[in-house]
Amino acid sequence: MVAVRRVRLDELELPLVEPFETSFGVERRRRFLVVQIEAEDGETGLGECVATQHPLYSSESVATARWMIETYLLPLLWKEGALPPDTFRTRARVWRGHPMAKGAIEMALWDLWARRHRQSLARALGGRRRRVEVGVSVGIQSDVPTLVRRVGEYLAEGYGRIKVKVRPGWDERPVAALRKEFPELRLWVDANQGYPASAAGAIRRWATRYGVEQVEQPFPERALAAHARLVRRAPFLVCLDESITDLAAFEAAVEMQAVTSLNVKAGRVGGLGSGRELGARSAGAGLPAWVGGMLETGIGRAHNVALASLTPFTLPADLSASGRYYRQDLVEPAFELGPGSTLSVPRGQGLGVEVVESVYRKYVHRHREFRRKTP
Ligand code: OSB
Ligand code: MG
Repeated sequence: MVAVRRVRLDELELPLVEPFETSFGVERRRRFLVVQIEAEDGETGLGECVATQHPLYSSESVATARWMIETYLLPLLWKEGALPPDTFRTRARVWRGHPMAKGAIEMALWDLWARRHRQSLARALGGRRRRVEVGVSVGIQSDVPTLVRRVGEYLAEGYGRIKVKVRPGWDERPVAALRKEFPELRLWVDANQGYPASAAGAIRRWATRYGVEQVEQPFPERALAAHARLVRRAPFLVCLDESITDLAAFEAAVEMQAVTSLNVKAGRVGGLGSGRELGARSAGAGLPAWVGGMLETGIGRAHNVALASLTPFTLPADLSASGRYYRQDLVEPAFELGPGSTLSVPRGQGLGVEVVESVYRKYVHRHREFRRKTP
């Protein structure tokens, strides 16, 4: 086993090109952790932690992820070395929860693993696609005309499906306006748990009437029964995101028939290994799966694109071009939208993209470096 020599744990803050508003609030800047693991032989691996500054999407935050990594996960690396990612996943399971913290380390270990084997991360994971189909996730806007204009711009850029954020009071009106303006639009909505179960009837009516293809996470994380009631009467896909915290949660949702489409975010479920397994189980259960996003920079996006190159992920991913999120991405080459609403899967070793140190340094808020204590 190759020992781990050094770990960098940086906190960065990047301004978004435009504020991103959802049912749980507005993000103007993205605050997140980046982990870099350096093995004794000099090989390195990078992971971006998807935990947000405040615990709104899930109970994790930048601070809890940092604490989890420093208190439990780094000591494991000092003791066990640069573990194969799946072994790390098994070892880290003894501690409850904290999937985003675990995922950041697991993803860095995947990058390291792929680089050591001189192959791309996509290939190391078993991905076959050279391009992945993507769409764009559009936040809540100040008014309906602004939303229609923004969506028009994204369509003009070449995005083939649009997901709009909805919440009580911002749903039927914007969705109706989009359908009127763009009759052929492939339209998804995401409520980020914003509705009470009693809203099911209304959601079913407007989503059906305006040809919404998929409704994502309308009800709270634990409200599987409410999702199951919607599934029974919905002509559209009912997607779960926040509810699916691990494989057991997925099994329960399938058993209860509370899900007909699955948003897979590696960070939400503890890493790429679990994400890959969820994709496979979803395909096994006959449900379409797709890769979601958390407004990552190019580091996390490279992990997500590699995951999306696996064949079980059949619906377009929430992975857009670098420029949709940040004026300057942390990596080169930046991700650009290609023909047919796709991003190309990097083919270089590991992530297949390189961090631009000058840009990276500009956005580092807090830098910490840990070294293995040699006896
Ligand atoms: O619910 O899918 C979500 C971003 C942050 C937190 C939650 C979500 C999102 C997105 C953005 O929808 C997807 C992306 O990164 O493009
Ligand atoms: Mg979502």
